[in-house]
Amino acid sequence: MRRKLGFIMAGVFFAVLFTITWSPAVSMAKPIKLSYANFPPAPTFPCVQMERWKKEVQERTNGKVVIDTYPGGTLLGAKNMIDGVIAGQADIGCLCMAYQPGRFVITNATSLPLGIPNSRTGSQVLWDLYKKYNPEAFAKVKVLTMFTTAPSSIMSKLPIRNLKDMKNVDLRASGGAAQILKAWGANAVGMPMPATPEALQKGVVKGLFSSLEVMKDFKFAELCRYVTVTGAAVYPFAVVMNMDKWNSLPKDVRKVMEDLGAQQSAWTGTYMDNHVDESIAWSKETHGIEVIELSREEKVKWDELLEPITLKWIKDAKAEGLPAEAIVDDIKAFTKMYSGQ
Ligand code: 3IO
Repeated sequence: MRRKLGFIMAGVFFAVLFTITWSPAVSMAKPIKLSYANFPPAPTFPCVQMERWKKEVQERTNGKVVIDTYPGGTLLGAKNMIDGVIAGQADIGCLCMAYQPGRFVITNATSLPLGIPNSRTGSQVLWDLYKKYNPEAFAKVKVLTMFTTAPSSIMSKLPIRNLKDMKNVDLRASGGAAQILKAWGANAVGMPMPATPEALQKGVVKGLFSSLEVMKDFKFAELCRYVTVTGAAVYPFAVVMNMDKWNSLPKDVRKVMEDLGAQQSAWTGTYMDNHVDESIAWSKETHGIEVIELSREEKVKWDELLEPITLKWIKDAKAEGLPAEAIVDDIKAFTKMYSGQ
């Protein structure tokens, strides 16, 4: 009898030991490692949001997940980001969708001149638009979050006060923003943001069209002493994960990341809006830049020139079989809702 009990006890002991050793909850001595690639330098907003997401995930999973971040295009660059993630060169990647306008037609509609007033609103509108239309362009990845920049303005070496000043000036922009510059008569030169400092330095372009936090983060205020406030287009971004990697993650980890989708979008928008204000103040104080506001009459002319852009987008998107009018109407309605207009 004694001996039998001994055997049972030993059996239970080994069964428990086996369970503890192999259960995913306890074998967390070895964390899940994920690589996260980003294309611009570490101090810029796409990387600031990346570090925030990393911290949140690590904390909310109690260290079960560890994320290694690769800013500055050290793992994947601006134009091969999503394909690199699909191929598994990085587990996670942050991309600017404007650099591939034909590939992300639905989400890039947020860069049309539809009056998104700030990054917080733009980010929430974009996330809802993605959730509603679930675009085919993301079929091969898991989308973790999306956000937009604040509306773009012109930063230039020479002052731009009216449409005449814009004529044939070489200004850098990408995607939908490039079409807007062309409508105003400028010569849009397309290139990703990380290529812009050199292009400005060498004089290949005389300025750029983007959100104004870059005046500080890329030190563009040193070269561009003038800002013309246009508030016309946001640039949409996405953070995507390799699908096999996503499917390999435990349920509780996936839940943490799912919950973060909308939160990260709103957080990034708020960070961006505050940082634009800081950047303008810094640029005035440190480099004495001039901020040019268009007169009312001038602004009417600039806005009128943009009207054909949305109409053309609707025509082209329809030709691709997309519910183009509904997408534009949704962007307007979501913008109203989030901006409280
Ligand atoms: C951007 C891209 C990388 C780092 C900072 C940035 N601020 C605004 C953008 C938007 C963009 O990609 C662009 O091309 O203007």
